[in-house]
Amino acid sequence: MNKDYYKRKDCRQCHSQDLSIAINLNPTPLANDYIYEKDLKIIKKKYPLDVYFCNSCKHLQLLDVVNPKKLYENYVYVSGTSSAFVKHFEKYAEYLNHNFNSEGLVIDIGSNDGTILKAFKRFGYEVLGVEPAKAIAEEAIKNGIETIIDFFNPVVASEIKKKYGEVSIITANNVFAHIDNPSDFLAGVRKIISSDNGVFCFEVSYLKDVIENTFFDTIYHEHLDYHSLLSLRGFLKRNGFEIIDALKVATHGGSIRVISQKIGGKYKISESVNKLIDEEYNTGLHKLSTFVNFSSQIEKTRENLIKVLKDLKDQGKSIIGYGAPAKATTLMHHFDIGPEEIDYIVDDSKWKQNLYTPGKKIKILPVNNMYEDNPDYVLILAWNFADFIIKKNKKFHDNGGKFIVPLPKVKII
Ligand code: JHZ
Repeated sequence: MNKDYYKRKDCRQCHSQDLSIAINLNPTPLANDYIYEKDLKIIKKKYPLDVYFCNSCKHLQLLDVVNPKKLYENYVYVSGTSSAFVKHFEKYAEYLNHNFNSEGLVIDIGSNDGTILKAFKRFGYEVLGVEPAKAIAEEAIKNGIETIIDFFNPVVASEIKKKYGEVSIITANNVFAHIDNPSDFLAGVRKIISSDNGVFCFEVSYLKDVIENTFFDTIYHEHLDYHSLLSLRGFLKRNGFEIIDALKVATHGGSIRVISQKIGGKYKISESVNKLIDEEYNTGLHKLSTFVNFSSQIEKTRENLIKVLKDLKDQGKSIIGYGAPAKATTLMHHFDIGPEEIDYIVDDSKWKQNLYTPGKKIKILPVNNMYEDNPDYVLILAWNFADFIIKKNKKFHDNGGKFIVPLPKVKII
């Protein structure tokens, strides 16, 4: 893609043009495009954030596609910042090691700072990352994780095959929903995966959890797809893969781990795949009307949260944010929450500190600022880590500070 943005006309999974608009969100700047102080005057472009339903294969997706170079080359999201997430990846590596292969090469696509590969290395695997975010990939290399700095595609796959041969475990976590041409991506995986015992395993945010918990803010331009197994199974099949197992996992407010192999591979297909698909039909993930109802749910949440914030402001209370996740960009733009409500945001990531949030331009500071200032309320924007953050900051709470958790339901603690 040469332009910085284009609108596609067909479904990303089945190429049908029978698409209906399902959810309308306010346009936003790019969710991870944090601003340096010196650039605060630059007006960042906003992109449409509408979600479409494919009436043919039932896949939910964005059609407004931002050039991945623009999205990822200066990326500041680092997996290893959240220790809860590091633990998750350690358990995940243990799961694959125990259930599938116990030797050979593991490749992680979208390897970020190499968090999951470090865990595989401890089990004795050779590891290789593929990651386009240059600075983060370089840090992984410095920490001993061999990494190809590039986007994964069939050409990169051929080079990998030439140098390393076939691969037994390929993982791609929180990355499969980020690709505009997932068939091309799978063609690359097909090239390198071992036909004997290879597994391709990925985690993506699970549409069923998004719908049931009103986690609408996980919708932003990086996430082109919102996956259900009912559309994913057919898509993988058309691209030569079969799902062996699918597991619900708790990360990012609810994700799904999908384990697949080349069609006809050696592993048996677990009963859980059909069971989860039945549950998805019960939730109505195959019907456009489900997403129209979801939009009214988002509006109810908006009214509740805005009322809480407005009442606190009217009483003269101070409010800061905790965590500057990408999803906060959607939440703050769709609900119109900005510097009038939030004085500043604290975040443990050194990659984000002293930058400003995209669009709303709220300053991000280290967490010690919260302890120095003792604000009355802290809005947990990284709500997926709410329990962890509240436990970790017990001292703040013991001193009378209160937390507001915005989703799934507005809650004051
Ligand atoms: P977190 C990312 O989304 C980006 P984000 C990406 N596009 C993706 O697909 C999803 O993940 C799945 C901070 N924090 O992980 C760190 C603390 O400061 O929910 C992060 O800035 N202290 C790849 O950005 C933010 O909160 C803490 O103790 O929505 C969390 O971001 C903890 C636990 C977190 O992902």
